[in-house]
Amino acid sequence: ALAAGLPLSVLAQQKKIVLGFSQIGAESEWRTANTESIKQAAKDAGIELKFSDAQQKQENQIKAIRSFIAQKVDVIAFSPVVESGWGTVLREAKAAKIPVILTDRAVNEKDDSLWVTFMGSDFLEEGRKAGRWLVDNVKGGEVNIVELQGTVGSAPAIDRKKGFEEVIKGKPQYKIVRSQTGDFTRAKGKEVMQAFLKADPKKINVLYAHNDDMAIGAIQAIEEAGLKPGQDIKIVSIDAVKGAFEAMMAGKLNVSVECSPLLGPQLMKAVQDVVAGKTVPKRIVTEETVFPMESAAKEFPKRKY
Ligand code: GYE
Repeated sequence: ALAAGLPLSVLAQQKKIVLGFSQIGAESEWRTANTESIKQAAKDAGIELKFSDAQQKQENQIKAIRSFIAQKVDVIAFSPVVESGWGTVLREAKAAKIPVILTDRAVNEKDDSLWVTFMGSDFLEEGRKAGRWLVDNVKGGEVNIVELQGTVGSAPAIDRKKGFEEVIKGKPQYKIVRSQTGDFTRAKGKEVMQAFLKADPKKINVLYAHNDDMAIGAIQAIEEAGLKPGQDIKIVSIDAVKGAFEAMMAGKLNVSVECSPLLGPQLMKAVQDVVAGKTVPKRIVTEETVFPMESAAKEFPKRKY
């Protein structure tokens, strides 16, 4: 009641931190879990969250960030849909003295003073893990691989491709015979896989999908073509969402490399630290593992996304 009589420090503590968050969209199970994690963690931390969904369009993210700047939020966080084209809006945030936190995906700007920290997975390593599983488990003869890439120009699509190629390089029996984007969605994954199955006269031995949703879409296409996913075509994907575990338990998906979307709690911690003037590490890497089909039934009950 006696607000006027309170010392300034107490008043400052009473003021809720306002966080503006620009999300990519709702393209995958991963993304939905990520959004949930952020909303729940904001609530738990008592942080006021202004949440904006960009429907997978960079222009919408730039608009959202500009509106957060105009509203003078305390911190801006966002998951950049693609890597490039962020310099101008990041400089606007810096000029307005609003700290920016990158979550999940990186930007390819040289000036790293434009963000305080980047938290998320090592996509290059995820691609390598997918490649290592393949060379360790699918051997003998020619291995023709089709690849479903994520969103064109996005950090996970670029790095998951690179990491995987790094591992199969110098092993001529492993060949990527077709590679196309499925934009990280089930619908596109199915559509592109249908085209692969129709167009390719060569036998397809392996599907490498940059996320589980595209793999799940592709599984439908493979079954509709009269083939057995997981057997006739081995399938490697990334994320390890519940849908992937269900597919693994049904014997239709061979392995999923884990990529955790549960970034909410560490994001709120970083927001609080930044507002309190504490230094946060420039890079916070998510710890993750690999789940082969054989481990799915045992792991499934423990999965949180
Ligand atoms: O793998 C995919 C999502 O950026 C790590 O985006 C994320 C990726 C994730 O749509 O399912």
